[in-house]
Amino acid sequence: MTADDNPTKEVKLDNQDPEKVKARLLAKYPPKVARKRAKQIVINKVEPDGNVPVISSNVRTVPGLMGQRGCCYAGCKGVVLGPTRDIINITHGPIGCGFYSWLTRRNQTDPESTPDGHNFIPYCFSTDMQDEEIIFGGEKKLKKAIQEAYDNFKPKAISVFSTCPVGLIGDDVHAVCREMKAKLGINIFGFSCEGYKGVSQSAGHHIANNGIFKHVVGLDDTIGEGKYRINLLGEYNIGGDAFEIERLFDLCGITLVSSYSGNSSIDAFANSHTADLNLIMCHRSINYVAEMMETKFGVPWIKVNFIGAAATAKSLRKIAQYFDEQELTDTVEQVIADEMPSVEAACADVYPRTEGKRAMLFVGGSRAHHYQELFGELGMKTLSAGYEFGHRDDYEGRKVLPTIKVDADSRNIEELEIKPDPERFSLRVNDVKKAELEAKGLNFGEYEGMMPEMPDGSMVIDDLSQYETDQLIKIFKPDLFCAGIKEKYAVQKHGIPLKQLHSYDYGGPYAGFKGAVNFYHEIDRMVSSRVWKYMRAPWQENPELSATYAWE
Ligand code: CFM
Repeated sequence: MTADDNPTKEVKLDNQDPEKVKARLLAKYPPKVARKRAKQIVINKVEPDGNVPVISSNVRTVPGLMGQRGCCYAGCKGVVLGPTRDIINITHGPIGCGFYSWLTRRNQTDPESTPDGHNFIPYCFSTDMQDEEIIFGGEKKLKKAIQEAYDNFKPKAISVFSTCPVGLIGDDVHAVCREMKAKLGINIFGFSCEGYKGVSQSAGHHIANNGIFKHVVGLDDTIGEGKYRINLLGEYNIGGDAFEIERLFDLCGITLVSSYSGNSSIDAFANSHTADLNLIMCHRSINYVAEMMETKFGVPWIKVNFIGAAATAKSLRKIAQYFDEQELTDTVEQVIADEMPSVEAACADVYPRTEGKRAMLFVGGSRAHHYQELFGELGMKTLSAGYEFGHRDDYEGRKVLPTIKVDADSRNIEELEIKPDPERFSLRVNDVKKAELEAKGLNFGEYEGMMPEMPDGSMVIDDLSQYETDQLIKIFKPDLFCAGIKEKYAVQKHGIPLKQLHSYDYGGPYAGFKGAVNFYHEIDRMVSSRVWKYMRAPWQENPELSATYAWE
């Protein structure tokens, strides 16, 4: 093969200068679109005080731009409630919504850990709405579906998720749920999470948080065993991540009261307000529950990250710092000391092949940040990263919360008014203790966001479009692109390997220490393999097939 017919030859780069790249990304857009996208494509610069540039986010995608986002229903049903094993989640709507939100995210669960062994995750429940319901209303069919689910499975709880047509025709799912709850005597609750609500799945997270807090949290006040009782929020057990984190908690003697919502059960949610600390892994999807639990019950929260070996060790140490008991500190240190040698050995093995390789990460609302830790451990550089639906606080840190403009789309999503519970509120750490811990570096209720941790000059892009994806790849030729299934094959056709950071392709776990080792091996395999470089698209073999697609 000569250099000329090598399809992966470097495109003659005029420049990889981020300002020029940004201009090139915007050049093809009509002026109004370019103005809007210009605010969502930011060149990072961290000021000495930790301030970063403002990035426009959580705004509507421009119609016509092919984006990565999902819908509100996906965020509520698929993301937050979907991984709970013993609630029957009924999708009220046409069958496609239920089918395409059914386990595609590879969230795992362990039914043996609840006594009744209930596990409804392998089932897809839907009212399968037809024309008749669209015209005459779907409430009757929904009632029948709830009854049928109850008769067949005798679950502890049933929840109902509204899809777009439900809102359009005005079915009152909440009234149906109340009626069926009274009739059947189990917990039944609904979500008005129609796909069109909000600008992305992020709206669905908020709606799910509200619903679970209103209908489930606080129903069981039993204080269980364990000295160090915590909840893990925003960990969804994709590819078994939560199993690995639970393994570490067990080794450390830390009791997990409830996880939200990987490997979770409804009883654990009901009891979760009795924990003494909330750990937030994915800030975007679950910060609302943490905030509400703090206000109502006095449980503080801290941000953690179990993606990356160093981040895992740091997070375990934060828990020990909070409980401030020598015994726990010693155990945590022992666990870290026991686990790290094999992690370090695995890293040293792959490092010569991964060092200096360049990655791009465009994922969801938290992983584009968290996974930079793992790439850092591999000596890889993150050239560019962005969220699909993160808010400014996920990029710039929670300190910008007071300056975020509430637009009409966000105003649509209910903000619950939460007050301290007159009987059950109990401050887990008083102000004096809190100040003492903060002085030692344990920050409560704080998330610093992705941008302060990224180098100056890296491109941070919100709600990346497919056109911009193609351009970035042509300009930078990264060694690895991380995104999801919708992007995977288009990226691979450029000759660049794509790692799905939503479902993990067929891999995982990637959290914790064992997860880090898995990830090192996977990334080594992907950046060392030359297979995608041999890809030749049909129009490269036969230019006459290229039609109007402007490759260069
Ligand atoms: Fe949180 Fe998630 Fe994510 Fe997310 Fe998601 Fe997800 Fe994601 Mo896909 S809750 S924001 S809405 S970490 S499903 S498990 S991978 S986009 S980065």
